[in-house]
Amino acid sequence: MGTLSVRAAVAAAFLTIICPAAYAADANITLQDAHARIMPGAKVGAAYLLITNAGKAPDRLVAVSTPVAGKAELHSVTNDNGVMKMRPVDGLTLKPGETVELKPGGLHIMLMEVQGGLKPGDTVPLTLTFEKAGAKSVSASVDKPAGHGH
Ligand SMILES: [Cu+2]
Repeated sequence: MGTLSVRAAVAAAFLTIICPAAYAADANITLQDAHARIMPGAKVGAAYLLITNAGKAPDRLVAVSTPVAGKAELHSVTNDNGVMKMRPVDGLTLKPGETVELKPGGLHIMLMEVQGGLKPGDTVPLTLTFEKAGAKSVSASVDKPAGHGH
C-alpha cells in the first residue's frame, strides 16, 4: 500500500512536469484555401491562403518556402498616396483563435525566381514554419489567369 501511493505520487509529479511541455508542442495551426497566382512563364508570383490559430497561445509565422521558387517571402501591401507598395515583413503573429487571410491587395507570400512550366491547375507545395507549431505544409493550386476563368 505504502509503495503504491509513493509510486502514484511520483507518477503524478511526472505528469505535471510533462504536461505543460506537451501542451506547448501541440500548437494548433491550420492552413486552408491555398492558391497561387503565377502567370505562365513569369518569374514572380504570389500565394494566398487562410491561416488559423485554433490553439490557446499566440504563434508566429517566421518562414515560408516552396521548391518551385528560389525565394519566398511574406509581403505586406501598403497604400502610399494611392500607390500600392509591397514590402517584406519578417513574420506574422496570430493571436489565439485568430484567422488571417492572405489575399490579393493585402498580405501575401511573394514567390521569386519561379521555375518555368507551371500551368493553371498545377500544384505548388508550400511550407510555412511557425515558432511553436513548427513546419506546416499545404498545397496551393495555380489559379487561371484573371479574366479568362469561367
Ligand atoms: Cu509581394
